[in-house]
Amino acid sequence: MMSIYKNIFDKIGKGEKLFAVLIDPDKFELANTESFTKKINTSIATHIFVGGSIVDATATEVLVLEIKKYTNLPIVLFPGDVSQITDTADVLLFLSLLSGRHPDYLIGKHVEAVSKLRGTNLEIIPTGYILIESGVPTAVQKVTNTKALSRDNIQLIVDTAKAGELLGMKLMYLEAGSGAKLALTKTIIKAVKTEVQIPILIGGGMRSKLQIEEAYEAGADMVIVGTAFEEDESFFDILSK
Ligand code: 1GP
Repeated sequence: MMSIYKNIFDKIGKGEKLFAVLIDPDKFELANTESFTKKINTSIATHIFVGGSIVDATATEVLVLEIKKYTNLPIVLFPGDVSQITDTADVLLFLSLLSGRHPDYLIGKHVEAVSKLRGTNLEIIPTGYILIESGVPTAVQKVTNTKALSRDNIQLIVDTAKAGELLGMKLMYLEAGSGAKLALTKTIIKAVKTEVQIPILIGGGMRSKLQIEEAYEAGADMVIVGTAFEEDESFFDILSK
């Protein structure tokens, strides 16, 4: 089977744009899985991300198993903590919080995760994760006790992404934060895209098709949206295939 990373890389090479729907197990009603997943299937989504900042230990696994009943799309773990790792998904984004200086989120949690990952079938993708300030403090900041990078210091954002690439990270996720008031600007996305060769993922605060299209135009390879679907599932209608 072709690896999901290779598939992402190949698609991007052909100029395709990717889209992920993020489901936070903590905010999602399990009984809604069938209808929600069917809407994902008819949308432009290429991936389903599952994760959140604060999630009950077994909730992720239960949700992933339920989603799998209704879709063939790859399910990607986007974990806020080690407890959210489950073999039932397809991919694990092995995230390093590069914007912060908290050792747990740079290496500590990763060491902790290894005992869960021995013998796993999960495809593990080392991913740089950069939180960029977006108007209000986000859940990630609170949980990790780190600061976001200033959205005005574009050189620092670019250098941070480049450092992650040089360390061997395979994806770079630029994050405004779940439910952010301000999505990332085209200037930020373009600046990072110009400097790094690895695929860049953009998420946080996107609520319109125009914002998604602008992110793609600026260089986003994948856009991730969660809150807009939580607030109003009719957003799927605008994003149909
Ligand atoms: C959050 O980037 C994701 O980690 C998606 O953000 O929920 O604001 O769409 P939203």
